[in-house]
Amino acid sequence: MRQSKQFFVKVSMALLLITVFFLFPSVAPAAITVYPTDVIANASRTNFMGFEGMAGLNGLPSTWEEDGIRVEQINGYINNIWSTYNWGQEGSRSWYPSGGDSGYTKISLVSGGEFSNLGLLVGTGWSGTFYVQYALLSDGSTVAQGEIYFPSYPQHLGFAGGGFDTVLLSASQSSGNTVIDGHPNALAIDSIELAESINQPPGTPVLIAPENDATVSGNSVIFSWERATDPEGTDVTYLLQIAENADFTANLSQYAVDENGILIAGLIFPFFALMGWGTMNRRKLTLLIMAALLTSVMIAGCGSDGWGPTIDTDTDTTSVSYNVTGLNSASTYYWRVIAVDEDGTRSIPGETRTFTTN
Ligand SMILES: [Ca+2]
Ligand SMILES: [Ca+2]
Repeated sequence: MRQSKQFFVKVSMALLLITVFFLFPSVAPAAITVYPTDVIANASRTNFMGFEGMAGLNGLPSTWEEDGIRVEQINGYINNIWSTYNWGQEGSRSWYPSGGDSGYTKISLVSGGEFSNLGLLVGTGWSGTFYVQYALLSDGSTVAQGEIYFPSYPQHLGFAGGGFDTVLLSASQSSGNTVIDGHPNALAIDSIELAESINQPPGTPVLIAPENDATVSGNSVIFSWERATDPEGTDVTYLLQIAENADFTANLSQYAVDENGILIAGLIFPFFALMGWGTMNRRKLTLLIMAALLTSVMIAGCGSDGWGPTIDTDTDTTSVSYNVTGLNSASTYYWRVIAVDEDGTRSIPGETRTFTTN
């Protein structure tokens, strides 16, 4: 008992040290990161362009300025921005080159300065999947460029890390394009947000099992993946998604589990459940958990032998496993895992794997 108590006190001290460390995280050197997720919390916005003030329906100018941000359509149809095309935008108006064009959209600051972090909503005039091409420039030189696939719209897109003063964007139906190559473009954008700092999402979970294209017997599968870390050091939970199509829209089942593979709905003591897990602020919940930890430290410190959690020193601390039951037989499923930080910011989804039950 004495040994386990000492061990528990050591673990408690380590937890406190880790907590102190997370209060003062180290700052990584800047680099541009592209996120197909909402990385700018609304509360962190320093500038916002929602296009809601654009008057009229069609025939708008090809430049719009709002809250220090400037948007221009380059090589597009002049004076032909359709602001009321409905694609799931923020509010009722957005920026959409009417009928598409062969140009691209340029975003810059009216001041001519550099962006720190920029996020926006993207969509297209096409139905279904689409690709967004981007190029980030600094003083006219390209500092980052690429192409991102989106399965549907609206979607979030974010550029973080600074070091760019211009964002060029276009959309296409098939892959293999660059922003400025003159391909048919039907990019719609809205809700441009700027922030000095962002809450970065956790790393992308790396899948372990089952292997891709596995055949499993029975209607129960143990899924496992490597733990992800959050750049800000907050606790990471995981969203295991299982569906019958690769876009995760057909019969989607989702399981939110913690780093120990415990279903979050069943994670906490009953009184937490009574307080409403679904609506509880994660920070508040963390405070409650820390209060419970501190209480256990105090109990251990008071020499109350025989109380405290059982610590299994054989526990694998680098991966997470979760057992899903009730799968249909002779069915093909797709699965992936998304890491979620304490602020609810989601990682880029991990690899999509498939398996078949027999
Ligand atoms: Ca809008
Ligand atoms: Ca984070």
